[in-house]
Amino acid sequence: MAIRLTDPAPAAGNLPSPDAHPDIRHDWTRAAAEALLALPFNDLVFRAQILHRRYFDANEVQLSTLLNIKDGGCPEDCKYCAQSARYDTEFKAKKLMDTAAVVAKAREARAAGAQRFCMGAAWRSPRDHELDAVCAMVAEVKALGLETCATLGMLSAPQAARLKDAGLDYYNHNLDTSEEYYGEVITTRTYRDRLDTLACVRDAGMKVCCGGILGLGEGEADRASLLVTLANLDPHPESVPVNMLVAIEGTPYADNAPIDPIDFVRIIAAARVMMPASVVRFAAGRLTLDAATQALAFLAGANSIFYGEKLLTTPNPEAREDRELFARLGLRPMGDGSAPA
Ligand code: SAM
Ligand code: DTB
Ligand code: SF4
Repeated sequence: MAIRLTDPAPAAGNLPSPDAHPDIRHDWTRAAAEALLALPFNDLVFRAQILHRRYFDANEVQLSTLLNIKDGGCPEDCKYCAQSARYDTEFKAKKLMDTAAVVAKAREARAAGAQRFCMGAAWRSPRDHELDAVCAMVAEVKALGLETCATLGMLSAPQAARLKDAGLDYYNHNLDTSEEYYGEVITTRTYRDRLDTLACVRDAGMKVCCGGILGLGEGEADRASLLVTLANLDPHPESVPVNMLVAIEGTPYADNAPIDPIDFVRIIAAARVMMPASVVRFAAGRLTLDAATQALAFLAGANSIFYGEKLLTTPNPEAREDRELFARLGLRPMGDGSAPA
């Protein structure tokens, strides 16, 4: 069964009638995505919730913990980023962390209840000796029984194959925004470069984690366009992080206005409808939203969060606060067992 935008909203408690469109499709148009985003909020969230329940346990949320294994000094010019060497931010370049220190952090994340450990590096793309070190980290983190994820910048096909061989489950590489708006945000690599890296990751047999950021000054059409590009990837990314801009002092986007949380929830819901079997992550920005708004995001189909007090360079809610939020909402960590109290 699938839902068509032209269908009347189904009565509460009833599933929509079958029709010709499968739930999982790769022929989205910007007009269809814009129509989805323009639905009355309750109708959009209801559609998202139906699909969410068809593919997932609606009370389970996947927990990923992030660690920045290489801070700052990045040559790229992403206008949102604390770690670009081009902007005068408080984050200075450091060396790549030691494997032992990374593994210690992964153990802590596992003990706190994380299922996935995501290692980020402020690189345009890794050099060979850097990739050797990351492969060693991936193998050791995997041996702890955690799912592994890395975000290291652009990859070639042989680099992707090496990470896969080391045991990397997911590679995160975001499209960030629409192809049309992209040039406003980053000039040092192209949209095509990003799509090429995603193809290398897919061809190497890894799962794709790919999403974007809201609050870069993009318009409604750009948000729809980003969703269309993501949803027309075949297969869909297994993980779709939706970030709210964390405005960083010293970057060109330091003074960007925060996005309307209701618009944020709409994007989550539209991502759920357009990629129903993907895990949709409510990624950066949770610290600025209250429990009720976060609850709305889960209702709209978000089923993953970054878990642990730090993202890459900026704070995230404390693990204890998230455990309390889960208890209030009756949510459980996805997979095997619950986070310790
Ligand atoms: N250097 C690598 C790259 O850019 O591919 C990996 C790390 S990079 C920091 C990973 C992603 O984090 C970016 O593509 C962006 O989507 C997100 N991100 C970075 N800074 C952010 C910010 N200030 N607010 C929200 N999301 C951000
Ligand atoms: C993603 O989509 N969001 C994460 C992760 N992938 C690497 C990064 C968020 C960064 C937020 C700003 C910071 O902490 O520097
Ligand atoms: Fe570098 Fe990644 Fe930051 Fe862009 S987002 S400046 S590539 S660390």
